[in-house]
Amino acid sequence: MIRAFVAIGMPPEILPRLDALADSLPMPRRVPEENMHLTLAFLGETPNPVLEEAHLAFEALRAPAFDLELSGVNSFGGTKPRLVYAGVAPNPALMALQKKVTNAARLAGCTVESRRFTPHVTLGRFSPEAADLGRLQAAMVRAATFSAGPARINEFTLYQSHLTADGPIYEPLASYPLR
Ligand code: 3AM
Repeated sequence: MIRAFVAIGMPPEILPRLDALADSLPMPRRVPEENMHLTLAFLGETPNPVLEEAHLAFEALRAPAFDLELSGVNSFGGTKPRLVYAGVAPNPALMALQKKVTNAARLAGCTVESRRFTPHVTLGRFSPEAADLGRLQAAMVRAATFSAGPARINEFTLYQSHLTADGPIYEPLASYPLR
């Protein structure tokens, strides 16, 4: 079994901006720069032969390269935020790619949740009880005008997620060109 997900790695011209943004937000579990990505599909614990099928399907997938623009800062969890993220400017090409990746993964036998896709780049996580919510919300208001890019996205990547006591390590297994 391999714990896997499909994502877009952050382009090098955008990463320092995301890193600075995360620095400005008081979050107990901040995502390190090398882990920042935009998830297209979380595959979870996947049997190796199924992941091999998915890999072949991703290799066969055809989708165009596109420009990615990040915009704003938001959180999941409503009044009890548990995850803070950089938002993504409206992007039909990205939405279409996510559908193609999800369909390909499902056809290969992967279990992909069917919740609505909200494109985002996670900056940090926390439990509301432990966090100083007021400070975080004030920092989010200051960061609301954040934008980065546009940056060209030429590929998407299959990652293995290694869960460790020091946090997850994401290992790229294969990348697939967009053209
Ligand atoms: O892009 P983000 O950081 O939101 O939260 C995990 C991370 O997404 C998500 O998969 C990405 C790489 O680990 N993830 C982890 N467990 C998950 C689950 N059970 C999950 N997404 C959906 N269901």
